[in-house]
Amino acid sequence: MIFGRSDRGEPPVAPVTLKILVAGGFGVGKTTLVGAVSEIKPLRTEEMLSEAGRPVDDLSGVERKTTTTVAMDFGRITLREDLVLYLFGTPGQDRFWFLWDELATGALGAVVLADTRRLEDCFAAVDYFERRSIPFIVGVNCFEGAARYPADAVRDALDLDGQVPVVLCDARERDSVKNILIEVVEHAMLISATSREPAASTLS
Ligand SMILES: Nc1nc2c(ncn2[C@@H]2O[C@H](COP(=O)(O)OP(=O)(O)O)[C@@H](O)[C@H]2O)c(=O)[nH]1
Ligand SMILES: [Mg+2]
Repeated sequence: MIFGRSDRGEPPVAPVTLKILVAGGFGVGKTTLVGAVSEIKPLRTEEMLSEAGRPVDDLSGVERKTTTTVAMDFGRITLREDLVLYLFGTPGQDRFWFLWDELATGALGAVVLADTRRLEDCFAAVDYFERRSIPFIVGVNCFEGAARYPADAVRDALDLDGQVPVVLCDARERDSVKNILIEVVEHAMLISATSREPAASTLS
């Protein structure tokens, strides 16, 4: 006798898998964020900052950083038994921008990490997602020593649409990162639900 899945009652339900991008400036905490929540050993391609890379990678403000992510960070987190997120950290340096379009394909949404001491470093990521209509939220990574600003002040400074969530976080803390990820999934679902509404109403 062959034991098929019908012998066990309900067939196993494959979880929904969603792709989330993690973007932001160099040294803002993308690799840290992915590493804080990933259930698989994060695939990292850190490279020692070389003399050759130094004039290219702007290190002002991140002087203690000695490695840089060359290609990308990759991780996975099961938010619920039926919902798995795959996280892709986008490369922070301008010279790897050509990878972004590949990474963005099929993404549900994105987290743009920001450091209030260097807010301008995330302008490029914000522009990128706005231009492609990819839903995103801004995670303000609260480094010690950085002044705390209310979420609305950050939203104004970044000139964000009023509906873009701005959430304070600590990229090193699993629960804080999980909270950010839940926020981006909910925001992206809300956006896709609202953008479907006009189409649905034309059917009635
Ligand atoms: N104090 C503090 N340090 C952080 C935080 N997030 C990242 N770091 C540190 O900042 C540096 C840059 O972070 P990393 O994740 O490599 O930045 P990436 O270039 O965006 O991937 C690392 O030395 C981290 O340990 C944070 O929330 N607080
Ligand atoms: Mg990195």
